[in-house]
Amino acid sequence: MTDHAAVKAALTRQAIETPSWAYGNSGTRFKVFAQPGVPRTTREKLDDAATVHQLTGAAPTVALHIPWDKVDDYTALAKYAEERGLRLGAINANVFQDDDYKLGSVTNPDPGVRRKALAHLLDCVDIMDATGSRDLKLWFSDGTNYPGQDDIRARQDRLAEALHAVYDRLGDDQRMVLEYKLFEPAFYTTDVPDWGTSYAHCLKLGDKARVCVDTGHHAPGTNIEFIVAFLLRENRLGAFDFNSRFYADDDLMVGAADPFQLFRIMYEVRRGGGFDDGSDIAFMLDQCHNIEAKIPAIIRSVMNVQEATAKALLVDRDALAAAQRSGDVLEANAVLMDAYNTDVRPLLAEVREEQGIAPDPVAAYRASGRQERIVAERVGGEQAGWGA
Ligand code: LRH
Ligand code: MN
Ligand code: MN
Repeated sequence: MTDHAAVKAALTRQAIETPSWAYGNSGTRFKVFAQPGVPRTTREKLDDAATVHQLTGAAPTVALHIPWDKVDDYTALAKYAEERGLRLGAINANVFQDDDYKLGSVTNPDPGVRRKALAHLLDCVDIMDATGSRDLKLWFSDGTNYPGQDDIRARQDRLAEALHAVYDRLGDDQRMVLEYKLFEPAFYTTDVPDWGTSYAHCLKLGDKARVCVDTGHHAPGTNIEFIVAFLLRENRLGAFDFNSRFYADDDLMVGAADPFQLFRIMYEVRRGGGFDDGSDIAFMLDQCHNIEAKIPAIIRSVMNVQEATAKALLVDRDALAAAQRSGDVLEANAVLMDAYNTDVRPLLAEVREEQGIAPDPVAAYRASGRQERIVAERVGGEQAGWGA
């Protein structure tokens, strides 16, 4: 039997972090289609994030990317967020957009470049001190394009050295989450290509180092829910970067390409205690909205995560365990599918109404007139964008 009150309580508690960069313009290397009304500053990105949180009740924190969100005073920025009912979330380090990083950042063969990259990572921890952020998100574009280009093993040594230096700088309540990615921009070797590499480094570092699973960073057909189950069992799953992919790192809206996969992941999160009170897993979006309107797309993404979560919470675990124990393969699968095939939209509408928010956040955004207002107000100045 499913305890509906407990399901609702878990849904009410759920917090999904939105990325500052999703509010800005983005595109592919072929074209960025600029949209009117897009934020010109980090503060305007926070204004949009506040709208998403007001309408969903589920997006109280915003991840920053440094230097895309470079400001003079991060304490003041945190205060600005707080005044809008938000908190600043993970600080994403960026050691991939500088000419010096052509051959890598912390794994670069040149010690001078490595020092520069490490200095940036340490600066990010200073920013975390000012913003009150718990997590430093590390993703390295480092790797090689050609066999023989560099010593694969030496690059691991350099990576470990930098990670140790950053780890030692973390405060008691701070963590680092190490993201992996199969390929791109490096095409032959990537220095953190998979969860195993990230996990091995995290294990050596200590308890404050966790793996970040970006759902778009795997080879086609990878069983991501297995990775999630394994890492949760080892207490090493730190964070998710949610998005959808059809082909590679497409960064489409989470739950758009494969909602069933998202459900399977969320079921393992539930199985591993990730929705329990006090769980420390960070649920973050890492997406770009190239052709769709940004704010409603981010609202839709938050709702997609909520829907997958609701379905995962509805799985009748007693019935599932009984079927698994008795080796009833078909029944076990049916129990899981029953939950997946449930229309959870009325349940989520109820949860929202109990929180005093509109049952359909996208419709509420459309009716609010805010899109027209920001288009009228945000004229002049440079629009913020991915990478700017
Ligand atoms: C790399 C990545 C990483 C970056 C973000 C913009 O592909 O997923 O998390 O910080 O995209
Ligand atoms: Mn990511
Ligand atoms: Mn990515």
